[in-house]
Amino acid sequence: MNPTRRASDLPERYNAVEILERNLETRGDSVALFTPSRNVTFGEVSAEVNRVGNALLAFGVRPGESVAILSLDTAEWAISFFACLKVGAVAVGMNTLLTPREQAHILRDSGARVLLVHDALLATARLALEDAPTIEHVVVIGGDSEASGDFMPYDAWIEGASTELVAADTHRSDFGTLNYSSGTTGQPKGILHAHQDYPLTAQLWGSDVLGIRMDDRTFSVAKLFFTFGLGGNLIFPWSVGASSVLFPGSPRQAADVLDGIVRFRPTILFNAPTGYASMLAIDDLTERYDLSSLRIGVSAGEALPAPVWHEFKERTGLELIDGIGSTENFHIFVSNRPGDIRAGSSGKPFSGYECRIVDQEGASVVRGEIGNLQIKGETAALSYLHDPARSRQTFLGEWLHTGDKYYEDEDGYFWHAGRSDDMLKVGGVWVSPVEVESTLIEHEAVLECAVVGVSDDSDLIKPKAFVVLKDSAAASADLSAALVEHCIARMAPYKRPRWIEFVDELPKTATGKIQRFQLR
Ligand code: 3UK
Repeated sequence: MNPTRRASDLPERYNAVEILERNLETRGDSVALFTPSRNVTFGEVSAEVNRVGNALLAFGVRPGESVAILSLDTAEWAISFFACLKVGAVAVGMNTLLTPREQAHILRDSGARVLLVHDALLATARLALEDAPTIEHVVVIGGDSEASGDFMPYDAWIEGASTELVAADTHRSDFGTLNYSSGTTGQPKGILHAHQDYPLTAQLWGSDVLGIRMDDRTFSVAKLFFTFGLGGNLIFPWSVGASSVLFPGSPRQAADVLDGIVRFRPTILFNAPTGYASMLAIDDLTERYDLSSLRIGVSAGEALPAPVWHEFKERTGLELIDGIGSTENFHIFVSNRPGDIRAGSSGKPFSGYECRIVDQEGASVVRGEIGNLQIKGETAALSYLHDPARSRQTFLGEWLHTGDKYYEDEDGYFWHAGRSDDMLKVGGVWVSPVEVESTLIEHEAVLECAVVGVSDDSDLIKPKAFVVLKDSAAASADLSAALVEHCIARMAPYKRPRWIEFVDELPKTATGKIQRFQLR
């Protein structure tokens, strides 16, 4: 195929399983996936995609229907994903760190009838399923048949299925994925992307900016349920016949990540700034871990502070590539690039996307001034599922309002200057201060509180809670630890406040609104 830089470069009827299948003729025997439990060639992946696709059809799955995937990063995740595309279904890659309540919301909101769930997540999924009436079929990945209980084990599910399958005749703008992203208040909102978005982002950023190529091997700390990981660690490498390493370990353990790099010798690493900072926290990093396989390290999810960039370069020789992307756009839309990096900035716009920085009225600001970043490109989603009001504020015709404050320096580099809402990016993922506050307030000792983002030692934002107690005399280190525990028990642990400061009162406006900026 010719490079796809515009949707119209694709045939009108286009199914993105083509990204996998373009490798069959010339590279069927090359490894597509390295995982701790098995390595799978493109030919084997394709055969298994067909079996899963047929098994989905046997469940009665129809084009346009959501299929939920709640799994650690495994070969089955990647295979089920392409099987969904091939039968024209919409793959809902679910965040594995969410609470059962949030998982249930996603299952209900997506209307999925089929859930593919990893054995390690079955306990929380069972709770979610109590409140997810649309689910009719549950398939368990990675468990033995006994552990799966009343549910169907994946291996048994596909055992008799045929390895032949004709791809659904999808339109290039039919939806293939549904990802959920958190907002300031309320439940996470669904973002649909179309088949055309995957080859487009792969070409526009993966190939044209990053320069990914056939002999690469990708490794991502960002999981496949996050479009940062899905693009970087599955779609972009396969688009050029490169291989991907899937590793089910926890992204929060720098040692696990580093062991994975030593074992699988990837050439491209995708990570959030916190991930790079936590590597640097290891004193004898490069003596202990051989990182010489890496030629590129990508950072996204939140801004990469210049000191982290410089220290990483000094200690490993690698010049990290920071780029800003979003679930709304599927992937990166402003980026540094190999050989053209300004440390601390998000880099420059690149071909395929237009950018403008505007004031509250929508007029472009003078270069150097801070304004709202809006972008225009064909991979932007069209709306938030089931939320027309929010959609109208974000998807402005051809322009996508990112919610990020930016300024452009005199050399054309874009600098992140915070959010226009109160949302925090912590370790590259969303934390809503409102959610943390409403959890803290449930604790009997708390009268009121406010959560803001505060920089840690690496200049990365973490949540800090200012707490007014019902009885100010109760303030103690023990109570502060108890409040953190209280949060961990009720929310995904990464949302917990890292510091708690007891105060007598919170700064408020005349109308009683908490002034978060004062606390910051
Ligand atoms: C922030 C950044 C500064 C920014 C994502 C790459 O993060 C991704 O998607 P999300 O939907 O969040 C989007 C928001 O996160 N952000 C992301 N990257 C940067 N801020 N510098 C950065 N490099 O507020 C943005 O609006 O979770 C990132 C690829 C795919 C993605 N989904």
